[in-house]
Amino acid sequence: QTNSPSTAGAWRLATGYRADSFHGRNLQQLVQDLAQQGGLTIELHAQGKLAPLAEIPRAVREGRAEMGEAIMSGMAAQWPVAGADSLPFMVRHYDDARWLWQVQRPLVEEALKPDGLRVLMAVPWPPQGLYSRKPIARAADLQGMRMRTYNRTTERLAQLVGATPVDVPMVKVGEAFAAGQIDCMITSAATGVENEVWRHVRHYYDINAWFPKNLTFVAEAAWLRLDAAAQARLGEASARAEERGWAESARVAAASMLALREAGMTVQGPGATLLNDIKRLGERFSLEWVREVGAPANRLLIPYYARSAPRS
Ligand code: PCA
Repeated sequence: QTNSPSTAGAWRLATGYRADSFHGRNLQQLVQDLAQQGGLTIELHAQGKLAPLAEIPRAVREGRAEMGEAIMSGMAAQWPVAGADSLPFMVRHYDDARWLWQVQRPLVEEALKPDGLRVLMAVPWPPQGLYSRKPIARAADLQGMRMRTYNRTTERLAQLVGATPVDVPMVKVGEAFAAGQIDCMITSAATGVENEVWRHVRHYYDINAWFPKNLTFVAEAAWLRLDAAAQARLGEASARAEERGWAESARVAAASMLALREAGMTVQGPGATLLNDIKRLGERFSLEWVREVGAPANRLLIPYYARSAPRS
C-alpha cells in the first residue's frame, strides 16, 4: 500500500480517475474553494495512486485517506443500495438521474454510516452508450465479443449477452483496445473521448443505459475532528461542487458526442431490435436487483417510479 506523504495537517482526497477529467477538475475546484476559505487544506491524489479505485472506500475507512471519490456502483457488493445507480435502462435523462439521487441519498447515507463513511456529494457520469468495433443490430450480435467491464452491472450484462467480460480500468481503455484485448464496451461518450477510442472503434450507440455517479465521502473520524464551522464549510462547498458537477456532466455529455462524431465515429440511436433487447435486459436486471437487495429496494424503486416520467 502506498501511504502517500501529506503536508502536515493536509487531508488526502483519493480518486481513481484522472485529475484533468471533469470529475477531477470539479474536485480540484472544491479543494480550492476550501483552501480559500482557510482552515482545511486538501491534497488530491488522482488516478488510483493512493489506492486503486475499488479500494478507495476501504482506504478512507482505514484512515489512509480522509476523503475519497469512487464510482458508486462499484460499492454495491458491500452496500447494495449503491447499486441502484447502474440498473440499466431505468434512468434515461439527467432529470430522472437527479430524482434517483434525491431518493437514494438518504439510503446511501444510512448504509455507509455504520462503516464510518459520511456522504458529501454525488456527480453523474454522462449517460452510458455502447461502443463496438462491429455494427450492433441486436443484443445477440455481442455474443462472443470481448466486452470491457468496470463494475458488476457491466460484468453481468456481458454474461447475459454471451460476451466475455474483461475488466479494464477507465484510464487503461485506450491501451486495451490498442492491444486487441477488447471489442466493445458500455461507457460514456466522455470516457470514449478521454481515451481517444476512435482510433480503434467506429460505432457508438447512444443507448442511455444508466447514469453512474461518483460518490465523494469523508471518514466520519476526520469529520469529527473539524469544528462546527469547518463542518458547515465542507458541507456547503460540497453542495456547490455537486451543483457544478451535474451541470458540467450535461455539458460534457453533449460536447463529447460531438467530438466522437467529429473524429469520424458513427454516432446513432439503437435500432428497434436492439432497443427491444435492451428493455428486456433492463427488466431482468431490475428483478435480479430487487431479489438481491430485498425490502430496502422498495424504499427506492417505489418513490422513484412514482415520480419519474417514463419516456422511451
Ligand atoms: N466512465 C467510467 C465509469 C462510467 C464512465 O462513463 C468508466 O468507463 O470506467
